[in-house]
Amino acid sequence: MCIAPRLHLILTLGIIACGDDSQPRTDAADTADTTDTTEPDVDTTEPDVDTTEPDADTTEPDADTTGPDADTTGPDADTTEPDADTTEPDTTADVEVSPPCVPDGEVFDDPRVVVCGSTLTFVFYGEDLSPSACPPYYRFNDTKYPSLEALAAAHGCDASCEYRATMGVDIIGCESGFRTGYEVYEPLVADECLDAVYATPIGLLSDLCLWPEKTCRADCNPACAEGTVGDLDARQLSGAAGTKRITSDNIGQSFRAETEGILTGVELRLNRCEVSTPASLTILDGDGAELAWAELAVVPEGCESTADLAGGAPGAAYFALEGQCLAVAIGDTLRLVVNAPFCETPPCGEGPGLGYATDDPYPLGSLFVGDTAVPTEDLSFKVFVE
Ligand SMILES: [Ca+2]
Repeated sequence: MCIAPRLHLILTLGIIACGDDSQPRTDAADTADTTDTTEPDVDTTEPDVDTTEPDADTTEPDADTTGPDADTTGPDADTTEPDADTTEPDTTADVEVSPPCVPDGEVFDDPRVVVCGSTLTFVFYGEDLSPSACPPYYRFNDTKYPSLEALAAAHGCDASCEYRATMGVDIIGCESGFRTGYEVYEPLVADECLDAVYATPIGLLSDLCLWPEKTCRADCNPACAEGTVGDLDARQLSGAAGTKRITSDNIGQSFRAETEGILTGVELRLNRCEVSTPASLTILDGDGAELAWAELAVVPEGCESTADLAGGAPGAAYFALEGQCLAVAIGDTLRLVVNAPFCETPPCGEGPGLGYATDDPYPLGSLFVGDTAVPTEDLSFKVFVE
Protein backbone atom coordinates (compact mmCIF):
# COMPACT_ATOMS: atom_id res chain seq x y z
CA MET A 1 0.00 0.00 0.00
CA CYS A 2 1.66 3.13 -1.13
CA ILE A 3 -0.88 5.48 0.30
CA ALA A 4 0.94 7.10 3.14
CA PRO A 5 -0.17 5.54 6.40
CA ARG A 6 -1.38 8.17 8.73
CA LEU A 7 -2.76 7.11 12.04
CA HIS A 8 -5.68 9.45 12.14
CA LEU A 9 -8.03 9.21 15.04
CA ILE A 10 -11.36 7.76 14.17
CA LEU A 11 -11.42 6.71 17.73
CA THR A 12 -10.18 8.27 20.87
CA LEU A 13 -6.83 6.65 21.00
CA GLY A 14 -4.80 7.30 23.99
CA ILE A 15 -4.68 9.32 27.04
CA ILE A 16 -7.42 9.95 29.51
CA ALA A 17 -6.99 11.86 32.68
CA CYS A 18 -6.41 10.20 35.97
CA GLY A 19 -9.40 11.84 37.53
CA ASP A 20 -11.68 10.66 34.75
CA ASP A 21 -10.32 7.20 35.03
CA SER A 22 -10.74 6.85 38.75
CA GLN A 23 -14.46 7.47 38.59
CA PRO A 24 -15.37 4.60 36.28
CA ARG A 25 -13.02 2.49 38.26
CA THR A 26 -15.07 2.89 41.42
CA ASP A 27 -18.20 2.28 39.39
CA ALA A 28 -16.71 -0.92 38.16
CA ALA A 29 -15.99 -1.91 41.70
CA ASP A 30 -19.58 -1.30 42.65
CA THR A 31 -20.85 -3.50 39.89
CA ALA A 32 -18.33 -6.08 40.86
CA ASP A 33 -19.94 -6.18 44.28
CA THR A 34 -23.20 -7.33 42.85
CA THR A 35 -22.02 -9.55 40.05
CA ASP A 36 -18.78 -11.16 41.09
CA THR A 37 -18.55 -14.00 43.50
CA THR A 38 -16.42 -14.44 46.53
CA GLU A 39 -13.19 -12.68 45.75
CA PRO A 40 -14.57 -9.44 44.43
CA ASP A 41 -16.87 -9.33 47.45
CA VAL A 42 -13.95 -9.42 49.76
CA ASP A 43 -12.13 -6.79 47.76
CA THR A 44 -14.86 -4.32 47.24
CA THR A 45 -16.46 -4.54 50.63
CA GLU A 46 -13.32 -3.42 52.25
CA PRO A 47 -13.15 -0.07 50.54
CA ASP A 48 -16.87 0.06 51.07
CA VAL A 49 -16.42 -0.43 54.78
CA ASP A 50 -14.49 2.79 54.85
CA THR A 51 -16.82 4.83 52.74
CA THR A 52 -20.17 3.17 53.22
CA GLU A 53 -20.09 2.42 56.87
CA PRO A 54 -22.92 4.86 57.44
CA ASP A 55 -25.04 2.54 55.33
CA ALA A 56 -24.07 -0.40 57.45
CA ASP A 57 -24.99 1.65 60.47
CA THR A 58 -28.46 2.38 59.19
CA THR A 59 -29.11 -1.29 58.68
CA GLU A 60 -27.47 -2.26 61.91
CA PRO A 61 -30.30 -1.03 64.07
CA ASP A 62 -32.18 -4.02 62.72
CA ALA A 63 -29.34 -6.21 63.79
CA ASP A 64 -29.38 -4.45 67.12
CA THR A 65 -33.01 -5.32 67.68
CA THR A 66 -32.28 -8.95 67.00
CA GLY A 67 -29.56 -8.99 69.52
CA PRO A 68 -26.37 -7.50 70.79
CA ASP A 69 -24.60 -10.56 69.53
CA ALA A 70 -24.81 -9.06 66.10
CA ASP A 71 -22.94 -6.03 67.43
CA THR A 72 -20.26 -8.10 68.95
CA THR A 73 -19.77 -10.02 65.76
CA GLY A 74 -19.53 -6.76 63.88
CA PRO A 75 -16.16 -5.82 65.34
CA ASP A 76 -15.08 -9.38 64.74
CA ALA A 77 -15.89 -8.96 61.09
CA ASP A 78 -13.90 -5.74 61.11
CA THR A 79 -10.90 -7.41 62.58
CA THR A 80 -11.04 -10.16 60.01
CA GLU A 81 -11.29 -7.79 57.15
CA PRO A 82 -7.82 -6.32 57.60
CA ASP A 83 -6.62 -9.88 57.30
CA ALA A 84 -8.32 -10.04 53.97
CA ASP A 85 -6.54 -6.81 53.11
CA THR A 86 -3.15 -8.27 53.74
CA THR A 87 -3.93 -11.23 51.52
CA GLU A 88 -5.37 -9.19 48.71
CA PRO A 89 -2.11 -7.97 47.21
CA ASP A 90 -1.15 -11.59 46.77
CA THR A 91 -4.28 -12.27 44.74
CA THR A 92 -3.63 -10.73 41.38
CA ALA A 93 -7.22 -10.84 40.21
CA ASP A 94 -8.29 -8.98 43.30
CA VAL A 95 -5.66 -6.34 42.87
CA GLU A 96 -6.62 -5.70 39.29
CA VAL A 97 -10.34 -5.53 39.68
CA SER A 98 -10.58 -3.68 42.92
CA PRO A 99 -10.03 0.04 43.27
CA PRO A 100 -7.17 0.36 45.76
CA CYS A 101 -4.67 1.21 43.05
CA VAL A 102 -5.60 4.64 41.72
CA PRO A 103 -3.31 6.00 39.00
CA ASP A 104 -1.68 9.25 40.01
CA GLY A 105 -1.15 10.32 36.44
CA GLU A 106 -2.10 9.47 32.90
CA VAL A 107 -3.58 6.18 31.79
CA PHE A 108 -3.18 4.92 28.22
CA ASP A 109 -6.54 3.59 27.07
CA ASP A 110 -5.89 1.68 23.85
CA PRO A 111 -8.78 0.54 21.67
CA ARG A 112 -8.82 -3.14 20.78
CA VAL A 113 -11.27 -5.19 18.78
CA VAL A 114 -12.63 -8.61 19.67
CA VAL A 115 -15.60 -10.64 18.48
CA CYS A 116 -18.44 -10.71 21.00
CA GLY A 117 -21.22 -13.04 19.93
CA SER A 118 -20.82 -12.62 16.19
CA THR A 119 -20.12 -8.90 16.28
CA LEU A 120 -16.81 -7.07 16.01
CA THR A 121 -16.68 -5.04 19.20
CA PHE A 122 -14.44 -2.37 20.63
CA VAL A 123 -12.92 -2.97 24.03
CA PHE A 124 -10.09 -1.03 25.59
CA TYR A 125 -6.79 -2.02 27.08
CA GLY A 126 -5.69 0.28 29.86
CA GLU A 127 -2.16 0.81 31.03
CA ASP A 128 -1.11 3.05 33.91
CA LEU A 129 1.74 5.24 32.71
CA SER A 130 2.08 7.12 36.00
CA PRO A 131 4.42 6.29 38.88
CA SER A 132 1.61 4.44 40.62
CA ALA A 133 2.01 1.75 37.95
CA CYS A 134 -1.38 0.15 38.57
CA PRO A 135 -1.98 -3.22 36.94
CA PRO A 136 -3.32 -3.14 33.37
CA TYR A 137 -6.98 -3.82 32.70
CA TYR A 138 -9.44 -4.46 29.92
CA ARG A 139 -12.51 -2.25 29.71
CA PHE A 140 -15.91 -2.96 28.22
CA ASN A 141 -17.81 0.33 28.22
CA ASP A 142 -17.25 1.50 31.80
CA THR A 143 -16.61 -1.88 33.36
CA LYS A 144 -13.04 -2.98 33.91
CA TYR A 145 -11.66 -6.49 34.08
CA PRO A 146 -8.27 -7.78 35.10
CA SER A 147 -7.81 -9.66 31.84
CA LEU A 148 -9.27 -10.02 28.38
CA GLU A 149 -10.33 -13.52 29.36
CA ALA A 150 -12.38 -12.16 32.24
CA LEU A 151 -13.98 -9.57 29.98
CA ALA A 152 -14.69 -12.20 27.35
CA ALA A 153 -16.34 -14.49 29.88
CA ALA A 154 -18.63 -11.70 31.05
CA HIS A 155 -19.69 -10.57 27.57
CA GLY A 156 -19.56 -13.68 25.42
CA CYS A 157 -16.45 -12.63 23.52
CA ASP A 158 -13.67 -14.60 21.89
CA ALA A 159 -10.47 -13.75 23.74
CA SER A 160 -8.29 -15.78 21.40
CA CYS A 161 -8.30 -13.10 18.69
CA GLU A 162 -7.48 -9.60 19.85
CA TYR A 163 -6.86 -6.88 17.25
CA ARG A 164 -5.03 -3.62 17.75
CA ALA A 165 -4.67 -0.60 15.47
CA THR A 166 -1.58 -0.72 13.28
CA MET A 167 -2.14 2.07 10.76
CA GLY A 168 -4.57 4.53 9.32
CA VAL A 169 -5.26 4.91 5.60
CA ASP A 170 -6.69 7.98 3.87
CA ILE A 171 -8.72 7.48 0.72
CA ILE A 172 -11.01 9.45 -1.52
CA GLY A 173 -14.41 7.91 -0.99
CA CYS A 174 -15.87 6.13 -4.01
CA GLU A 175 -19.36 7.24 -3.13
CA SER A 176 -18.82 10.68 -1.61
CA GLY A 177 -15.75 11.78 -3.55
CA PHE A 178 -14.43 13.29 -0.33
CA ARG A 179 -11.46 12.39 1.78
CA THR A 180 -12.21 9.73 4.31
CA GLY A 181 -10.28 6.93 5.89
CA TYR A 182 -10.15 3.84 7.98
CA GLU A 183 -7.93 2.18 10.52
CA VAL A 184 -6.43 -1.25 10.14
CA TYR A 185 -6.55 -3.50 13.19
CA GLU A 186 -4.34 -6.56 13.06
CA PRO A 187 -4.30 -9.55 15.41
CA LEU A 188 -1.78 -9.59 18.23
CA VAL A 189 -1.40 -13.30 17.56
CA ALA A 190 -2.17 -14.25 13.99
CA ASP A 191 -3.07 -17.89 14.53
CA GLU A 192 -6.68 -18.69 13.65
CA CYS A 193 -7.59 -15.01 13.42
CA LEU A 194 -8.61 -12.76 10.56
CA ASP A 195 -5.74 -11.06 8.75
CA ALA A 196 -7.19 -7.72 9.77
CA VAL A 197 -10.38 -5.91 10.66
CA TYR A 198 -11.16 -2.33 9.74
CA ALA A 199 -12.58 0.59 11.68
CA THR A 200 -14.54 2.67 9.18
CA PRO A 201 -16.98 5.54 9.61
CA ILE A 202 -19.81 3.03 9.21
CA GLY A 203 -18.42 0.71 11.85
CA LEU A 204 -16.09 -2.23 12.22
CA LEU A 205 -15.82 -4.40 9.13
CA SER A 206 -14.05 -7.65 8.39
CA ASP A 207 -14.25 -6.91 4.63
CA LEU A 208 -13.50 -3.41 3.38
CA CYS A 209 -15.41 -4.02 0.16
CA LEU A 210 -18.60 -3.90 2.23
CA TRP A 211 -17.93 -0.19 2.71
CA PRO A 212 -19.44 1.79 -0.18
CA GLU A 213 -16.62 4.31 0.00
CA LYS A 214 -14.18 1.52 -0.82
CA THR A 215 -16.04 -0.56 -3.38
CA CYS A 216 -14.39 1.16 -6.34
CA ARG A 217 -10.96 0.48 -4.97
CA ALA A 218 -8.16 -2.01 -4.69
CA ASP A 219 -9.22 -5.61 -4.58
CA CYS A 220 -12.85 -4.53 -4.71
CA ASN A 221 -12.62 -3.35 -8.33
CA PRO A 222 -11.19 -5.13 -11.40
CA ALA A 223 -10.26 -1.77 -12.94
CA CYS A 224 -7.54 -1.56 -10.33
CA ALA A 225 -5.93 -4.80 -11.43
CA GLU A 226 -2.28 -4.61 -12.38
CA GLY A 227 -1.73 -3.74 -16.01
CA THR A 228 -4.97 -1.87 -16.55
CA VAL A 229 -4.42 1.19 -18.72
CA GLY A 230 -7.42 3.45 -19.05
CA ASP A 231 -8.39 5.90 -21.74
CA LEU A 232 -6.62 9.17 -22.35
CA ASP A 233 -8.11 11.80 -20.05
CA ALA A 234 -6.66 15.19 -19.13
CA ARG A 235 -3.55 16.05 -21.18
CA GLN A 236 -1.25 18.74 -22.48
CA LEU A 237 0.96 17.35 -25.22
CA SER A 238 3.15 20.27 -26.21
CA GLY A 239 6.78 20.31 -25.15
CA ALA A 240 7.69 23.30 -27.25
CA ALA A 241 9.36 25.25 -24.45
CA GLY A 242 11.96 22.60 -23.83
CA THR A 243 13.03 21.10 -20.53
CA LYS A 244 12.04 22.24 -17.02
CA ARG A 245 14.78 21.09 -14.68
CA ILE A 246 14.03 19.40 -11.37
CA THR A 247 16.43 20.91 -8.89
CA SER A 248 15.84 21.55 -5.23
CA ASP A 249 12.12 21.97 -5.81
CA ASN A 250 9.87 19.24 -7.14
CA ILE A 251 8.05 19.98 -10.36
CA GLY A 252 4.31 19.43 -10.60
CA GLN A 253 1.21 20.09 -12.64
CA SER A 254 -2.40 20.47 -11.61
CA PHE A 255 -5.11 19.03 -13.82
CA ARG A 256 -8.79 18.33 -13.87
CA ALA A 257 -10.23 14.86 -14.44
CA GLU A 258 -12.51 14.72 -17.47
CA THR A 259 -14.16 11.38 -16.81
CA GLU A 260 -15.21 9.32 -13.82
CA GLY A 261 -13.28 6.19 -13.00
CA ILE A 262 -9.95 4.92 -11.77
CA LEU A 263 -6.85 6.98 -12.48
CA THR A 264 -4.64 4.28 -13.97
CA GLY A 265 -1.53 6.26 -14.81
CA VAL A 266 0.28 9.40 -15.88
CA GLU A 267 2.76 9.87 -18.71
CA LEU A 268 5.28 12.71 -18.76
CA ARG A 269 8.11 13.71 -20.99
CA LEU A 270 10.78 12.97 -18.42
CA ASN A 271 14.46 12.67 -19.24
CA ARG A 272 17.31 11.91 -16.95
CA CYS A 273 20.86 13.07 -16.98
CA GLU A 274 23.50 10.55 -15.93
CA VAL A 275 21.64 9.54 -12.79
CA SER A 276 19.86 6.26 -13.25
CA THR A 277 18.08 6.15 -9.93
CA PRO A 278 14.27 5.89 -10.06
CA ALA A 279 11.91 8.83 -10.31
CA SER A 280 8.68 9.01 -8.38
CA LEU A 281 5.32 10.61 -8.99
CA THR A 282 2.79 11.56 -6.35
CA ILE A 283 -0.84 12.51 -6.87
CA LEU A 284 -2.16 15.13 -4.44
CA ASP A 285 -5.69 16.34 -3.87
CA GLY A 286 -6.67 20.01 -3.87
CA ASP A 287 -5.56 20.36 -0.26
CA GLY A 288 -2.15 18.89 -0.93
CA ALA A 289 -2.89 15.52 0.67
CA GLU A 290 -1.19 12.55 -0.92
CA LEU A 291 -3.59 10.20 -2.70
CA ALA A 292 -1.40 7.92 -4.77
CA TRP A 293 2.24 7.28 -5.56
CA ALA A 294 4.21 5.47 -8.22
CA GLU A 295 7.82 4.91 -9.13
CA LEU A 296 9.48 4.72 -12.51
CA ALA A 297 12.55 2.53 -12.26
CA VAL A 298 13.96 3.29 -15.68
CA VAL A 299 13.83 6.93 -16.73
CA PRO A 300 14.33 7.44 -20.47
CA GLU A 301 17.77 8.60 -21.51
CA GLY A 302 18.22 12.07 -22.82
CA CYS A 303 18.97 15.64 -21.90
CA GLU A 304 17.06 18.13 -23.92
CA SER A 305 14.05 17.83 -26.12
CA THR A 306 11.34 19.99 -27.57
CA ALA A 307 9.29 17.04 -28.78
CA ASP A 308 5.60 16.83 -28.03
CA LEU A 309 4.06 13.81 -26.38
CA ALA A 310 2.27 11.46 -28.72
CA GLY A 311 -1.45 11.51 -28.27
CA GLY A 312 -2.27 7.83 -27.94
CA ALA A 313 -1.16 5.02 -25.69
CA PRO A 314 1.37 5.61 -22.93
CA GLY A 315 4.97 6.12 -23.97
CA ALA A 316 8.25 5.62 -22.18
CA ALA A 317 7.93 7.80 -19.10
CA TYR A 318 4.71 6.29 -17.81
CA PHE A 319 3.91 6.04 -14.11
CA ALA A 320 1.49 3.19 -13.51
CA LEU A 321 -1.03 4.04 -10.80
CA GLU A 322 -3.80 1.51 -11.33
CA GLY A 323 -2.85 -0.47 -8.25
CA GLN A 324 -3.52 2.61 -6.13
CA CYS A 325 -7.13 2.40 -7.26
CA LEU A 326 -7.60 6.14 -7.08
CA ALA A 327 -11.18 6.99 -7.95
CA VAL A 328 -11.72 10.30 -9.72
CA ALA A 329 -14.85 12.12 -10.74
CA ILE A 330 -15.42 14.64 -13.49
CA GLY A 331 -14.00 17.97 -12.43
CA ASP A 332 -11.76 16.65 -9.64
CA THR A 333 -8.72 18.88 -9.43
CA LEU A 334 -5.57 16.97 -8.64
CA ARG A 335 -1.88 17.71 -8.78
CA LEU A 336 0.92 15.45 -9.92
CA VAL A 337 4.34 16.00 -8.42
CA VAL A 338 7.54 14.53 -9.82
CA ASN A 339 10.51 13.84 -7.65
CA ALA A 340 13.75 12.70 -9.26
CA PRO A 341 17.30 12.83 -8.00
CA PHE A 342 19.14 15.78 -9.42
CA CYS A 343 22.73 16.06 -10.38
CA GLU A 344 25.08 18.91 -11.11
CA THR A 345 27.36 17.44 -13.68
CA PRO A 346 27.25 17.41 -17.45
CA PRO A 347 25.87 16.51 -19.85
CA CYS A 348 22.44 17.52 -18.60
CA GLY A 349 23.11 20.47 -16.38
CA GLU A 350 21.76 20.42 -12.88
CA GLY A 351 19.05 17.83 -13.06
CA PRO A 352 16.58 15.62 -14.81
CA GLY A 353 14.10 17.44 -16.94
CA LEU A 354 10.42 17.54 -17.76
CA GLY A 355 9.05 18.74 -21.05
CA TYR A 356 6.79 21.79 -20.79
CA ALA A 357 5.18 24.57 -22.74
CA THR A 358 4.56 28.25 -22.18
CA ASP A 359 1.59 30.52 -23.02
CA ASP A 360 -0.80 28.46 -20.88
CA PRO A 361 -1.75 25.72 -23.33
CA TYR A 362 -3.73 23.93 -20.58
CA PRO A 363 -6.09 26.47 -18.95
CA LEU A 364 -7.52 23.97 -16.42
CA GLY A 365 -4.28 23.62 -14.51
CA SER A 366 -0.81 24.96 -13.96
CA LEU A 367 2.80 23.94 -13.72
CA PHE A 368 4.10 24.02 -10.16
CA VAL A 369 7.62 24.65 -8.89
CA GLY A 370 7.46 23.33 -5.38
CA ASP A 371 4.10 24.55 -4.10
CA THR A 372 4.12 27.65 -6.26
CA ALA A 373 1.97 27.72 -9.38
CA VAL A 374 3.41 29.13 -12.58
CA PRO A 375 0.17 30.02 -14.37
CA THR A 376 1.65 30.69 -17.78
CA GLU A 377 3.37 27.29 -17.99
CA ASP A 378 2.15 23.70 -18.25
CA LEU A 379 3.99 20.41 -18.22
CA SER A 380 3.64 17.93 -21.03
CA PHE A 381 1.45 15.24 -19.49
CA LYS A 382 -1.17 12.63 -20.20
CA VAL A 383 -3.57 11.25 -17.61
CA PHE A 384 -5.30 7.90 -18.13
CA VAL A 385 -8.61 6.95 -16.51
CA GLU A 386 -10.40 3.62 -16.71
CA1 LIG B 1 -2.21 26.18 -17.48
